Amino acid sequence: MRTEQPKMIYLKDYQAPEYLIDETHLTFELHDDHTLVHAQLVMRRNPARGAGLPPLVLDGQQLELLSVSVGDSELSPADYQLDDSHLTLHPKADAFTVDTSVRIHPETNTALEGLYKSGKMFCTQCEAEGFRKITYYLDRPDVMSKFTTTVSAEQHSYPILLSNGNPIASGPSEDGRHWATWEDPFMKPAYLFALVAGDLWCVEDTFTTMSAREVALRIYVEPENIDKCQHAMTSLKKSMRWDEETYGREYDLDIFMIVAVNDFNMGAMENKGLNIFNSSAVLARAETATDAAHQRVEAIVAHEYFHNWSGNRVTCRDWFQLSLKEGFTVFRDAGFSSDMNSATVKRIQDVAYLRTHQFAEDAGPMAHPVRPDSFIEISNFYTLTVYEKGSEVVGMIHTLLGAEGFRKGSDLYFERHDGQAVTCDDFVKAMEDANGVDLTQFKRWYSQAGTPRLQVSESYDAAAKTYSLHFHQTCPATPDKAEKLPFVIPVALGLIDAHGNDLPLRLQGEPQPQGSSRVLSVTEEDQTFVFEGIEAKPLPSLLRGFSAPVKLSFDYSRDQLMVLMQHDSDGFNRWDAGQRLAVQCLQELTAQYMENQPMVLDPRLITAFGTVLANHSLDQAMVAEMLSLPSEAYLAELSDRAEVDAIHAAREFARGQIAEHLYGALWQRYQANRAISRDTAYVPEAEHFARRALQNIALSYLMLTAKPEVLEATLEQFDACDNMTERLTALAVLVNSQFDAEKAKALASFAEHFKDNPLVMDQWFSVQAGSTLPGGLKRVQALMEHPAFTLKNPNKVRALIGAFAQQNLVNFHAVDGSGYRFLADLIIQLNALNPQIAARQLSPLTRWRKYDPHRQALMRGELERILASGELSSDVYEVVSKSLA
Ligand code: B3K
Ligand code: ZN
Repeated sequence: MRTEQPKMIYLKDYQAPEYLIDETHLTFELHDDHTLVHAQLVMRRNPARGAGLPPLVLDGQQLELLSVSVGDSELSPADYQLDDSHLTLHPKADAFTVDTSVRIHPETNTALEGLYKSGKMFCTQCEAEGFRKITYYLDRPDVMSKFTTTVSAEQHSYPILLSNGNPIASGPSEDGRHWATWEDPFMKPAYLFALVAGDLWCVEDTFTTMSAREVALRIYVEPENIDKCQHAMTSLKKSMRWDEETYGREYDLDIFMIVAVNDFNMGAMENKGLNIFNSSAVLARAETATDAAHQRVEAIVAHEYFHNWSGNRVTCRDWFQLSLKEGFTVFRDAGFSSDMNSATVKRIQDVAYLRTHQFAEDAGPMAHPVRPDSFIEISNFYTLTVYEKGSEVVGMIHTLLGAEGFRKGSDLYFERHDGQAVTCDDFVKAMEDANGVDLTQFKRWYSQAGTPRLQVSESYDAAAKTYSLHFHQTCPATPDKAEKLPFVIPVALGLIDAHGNDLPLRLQGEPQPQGSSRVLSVTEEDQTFVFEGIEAKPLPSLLRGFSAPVKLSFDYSRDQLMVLMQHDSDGFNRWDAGQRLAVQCLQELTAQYMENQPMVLDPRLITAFGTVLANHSLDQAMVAEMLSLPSEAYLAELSDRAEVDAIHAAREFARGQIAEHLYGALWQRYQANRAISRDTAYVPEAEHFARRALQNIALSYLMLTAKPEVLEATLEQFDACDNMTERLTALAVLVNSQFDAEKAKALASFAEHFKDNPLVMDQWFSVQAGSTLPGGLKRVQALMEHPAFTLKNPNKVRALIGAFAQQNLVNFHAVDGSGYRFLADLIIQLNALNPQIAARQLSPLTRWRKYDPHRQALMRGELERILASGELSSDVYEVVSKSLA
């Protein structure tokens, strides 16, 4: 908790560290009511900072200093300065050692940062600035050190003692305690430090690297979860192979460990050789985890593993460069997931997520560039912009350079910077140097916030047989900057003829066509491209594969969108054409609702969906995606003023119409797929995910008709399936239905069956929190009293509070302000318990400018109440104050 007004930190103020820490020797004595940490730092003056011996300012927070020595002499309080975040020493020589002893209290650490307890085990989370809550240190990523760590604890409760690197010694000590020493041969910043102690079991395997070294793989979990590790282990081995094949990256230590913990602020953490994971990102088996959860485990295991190169071997110079490792690693894990599953479906899901949530962030008060210029609390910058937009930026470099050129660039980057702490500019420089290109203008993607708009218009000259596309780009003002310079926007496109075929593309001045799908670089505010030899006016397929994170507009007619939906050779754009058509129809319904007119759905949407449903040669996962209407959150993002009630009414009306008109086809595809599911053992693979995805979306439409045969099918699926994907869908369908008795019975039996599995109970909370039926807040409040709920567990907060405030728009935005009041009360409580989680849960309130004046006033009032509620963490303070600015 802060004692003074939090300060803004600026990228432009970056300076290299005054001192370096060559070696770090740590000893932890873990006890039930305190922990003692002894640190010996082998230090020297940083030669890059020149002569002189300025004060050594070590970071440290919430530490009780017991002793400090420099060399052999213990210092007295007169020799140093101590405040609540620093210990300042006055070195007398260029090279010296510092020894400190501190007492800390992991057993009462509810912020889950630094060393803390999750249930019965000890674990750590140091990124970004958690290490300073463990010991006095230069807690910044450009200070890299060789770590040796000894952990001692009571043997019976903590038989397993882990840290980074390789185990080098261990043994018993007096009073039933024991100890183990780990040595990490790789230099690393403190944020990659990890320690775990607990009563853990492990699943073991091995991986033989491309240079034939054998690596031991271990996944540590609490004993009751030992049967849920296989999927993560398989995912890990696939990731290790993929990174060798795709990026030429081999694992470096002899052991790679993953530990699952229940209390964790995010998905997982890439600590060197000892990844610590939220149990939700490791544990998966058919009976307890959905297909989506299986895919998430695969992706997060890969993401953290890939960080070993993009993050650990080459790390960030400072936290403004966070996207250097995060954007690149998300890009890498997306490539992996595309290769393991359907690439088009993966792209669709990523883009839907980006357009709904990152675009909203970019349009809100917390908007910031991929490489921010300033922050108050770095924990607030683990954002969709840094991660997802950062990945899109890397993806655009990939598009511009091609796969081979990109690989040359990444090889040079890893070779040039191995063992260093570097910047986003260094990454781009490696891409430039390896390919002999100039990306100067492209780098605006790193420094300018906001989602660019790209307006495209066409003209066809029948006499000259030329077709012109005109591009006009703008970027809205964001809190940091009003005026933006033009971006480099790679636009992948094709031109489609009357038969639905791609035309050969020859730009003015080119002797030959260059393929039938190509990438144009839009670099000016206004730019025209002229295609020659075009016999008849074509239909453009623009921004194929979503080749740039922009809002593209083109005046498509609904009939043209129907053509693209059926004929575009680009799978992503087929889906996107369907989404554009649906958006047009839903916006029309929303307007009718607002004007108190009867809603009439354009029959073309039903025809288009019917065609998709009848297409048996299309990947079933694609069919499922194409049948999904844009979410309420996306529709809200697209509108200047989010009319949540009208959007909800319009979307529900359209869903009902689709269900009614396409009942037969939906029922047929549901039954065919359910029959296969009934007879097939669960397999976590793409084809099976696809079958269940279509089966389940069909069921959710069918239930809107409330026919007895659908109820019967839902109950059959709920009772007789062998996996969580089918069971949870059946439960969700019942929860959102009017069949109150069946709903109550299913909820009770589900809870009874899974009461001892916290991850499954999270899903049970989420399904109910997301129900848009009236009375949402009361249901959520009642669920907070359930014995399985606790505000201290971030997964529970996300499952119940997050699902309600972020996904249940009609209930959260209740016009009496009750949802806002409820959330603000919780933020005030969470601020004291876990500032990072509190700040994250705030985001729905930060978007207050999107709503009508009445709701705006209510939301702003709650933000003001939070601001006045007492001592705020820097996390919450930053988000609230920027939202009100
Ligand atoms: N690098 C971590 C995130 C740490 C967040 C700290 N507040 C997980 C990841 O992106 O892999
Ligand atoms: Zn990451």
